[in-house]
Amino acid sequence: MWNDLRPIGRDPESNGYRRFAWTGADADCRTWFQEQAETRGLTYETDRNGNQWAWLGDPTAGDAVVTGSHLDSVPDGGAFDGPLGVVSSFAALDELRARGAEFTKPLAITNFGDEEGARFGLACVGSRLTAGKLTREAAYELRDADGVSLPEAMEAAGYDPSAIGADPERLARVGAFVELHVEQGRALDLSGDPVGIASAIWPHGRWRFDFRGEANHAGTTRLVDRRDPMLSYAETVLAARREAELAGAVATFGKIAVEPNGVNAIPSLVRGWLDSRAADQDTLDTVVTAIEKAAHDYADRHGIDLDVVRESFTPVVEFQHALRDELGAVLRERTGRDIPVLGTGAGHDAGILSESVPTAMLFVRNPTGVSHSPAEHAAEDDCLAGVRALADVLEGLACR
Ligand code: HGY
Ligand code: MN
Ligand code: MN
Repeated sequence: MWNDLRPIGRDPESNGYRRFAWTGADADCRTWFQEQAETRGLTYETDRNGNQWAWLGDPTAGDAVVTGSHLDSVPDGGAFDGPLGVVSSFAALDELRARGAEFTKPLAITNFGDEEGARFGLACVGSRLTAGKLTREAAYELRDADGVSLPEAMEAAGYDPSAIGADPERLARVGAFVELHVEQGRALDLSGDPVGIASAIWPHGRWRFDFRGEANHAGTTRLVDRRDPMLSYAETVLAARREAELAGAVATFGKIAVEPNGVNAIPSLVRGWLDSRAADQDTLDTVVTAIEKAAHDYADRHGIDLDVVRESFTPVVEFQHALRDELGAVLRERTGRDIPVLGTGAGHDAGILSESVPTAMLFVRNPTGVSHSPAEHAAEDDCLAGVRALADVLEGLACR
């Protein structure tokens, strides 16, 4: 399975993945998912938001145990972020069938669309729409860098965008959602455990900073006569690092767009995207407010116009304690080890769904902690330990 999925959307130069929502690579990943479902005799469907579901048993019976993740990537992302959870879900089902497990509840494996928000800027679009956290109207406003709207992109990929929106009936059939994901950090490497359980997801968001100055000639315009937005951007990036360090949070300017983007032209517009996260909402608010203030102070002093727009936001997620502890008990009984419970600064579909259904997450050790990079890696033994842990958890939840 892993080797069939591996080449899809991988850039030969960077060896990173470019599996963006509703593109050809996304379509190939979806085809792979459907093949995996159908070769296992599962009932395959896509929901009104384009998320893929593979069912064992009768979905209308309710109280289904659902597991899965996402297949899309960040630009030049790694092979594991998302796909490890989907491949492990199919492998865990294979393992349960090999054990002769008797399912007493429906089981579903899912691929939630557009989790990374790499193309349209909003994280977890597929699960947000389904959970009613993104309205159809707001989704129709999303545009990619070429101005293509989300509905246009869905239509071009052969999906009907007119039905997108909340799907409470579907979520009412779900008794629990468990997402396995490669750890995006080194806690398990440091503790020496192959598998961990999630406790919480930090609140996190994305803010777009538009710095507008005055386009002019790079060679003939005196420094004193310039209104160069690149300087305000640079000052803001440094302020973001300062404020994050002060507050024990994280802040990243990882994406920038410059107009007209000419080597010999002072920019008219510099657009920078801030990703900031913190262990609690107050800290996050403090950091982002301080960064915005620093940006406005500098812009005002230098005649630069600044607009800040919040493009994506996910509040803190505390995974349901009962399900978290049930996973811990099952795995302690099966492995004889106390499984570490760890928080994360990375967002996930499980976080988005956590207000609609009981959700939990399993993490698989990432020896370097590196993620959102072609260098992302997990050892095969740890991935197999993850599959066994997921199979144990699914057996405990769905095969009583
Ligand atoms: O950005 C995140 O935390 C996730 O990878 N979408
Ligand atoms: Mn990711
Ligand atoms: Mn992910």
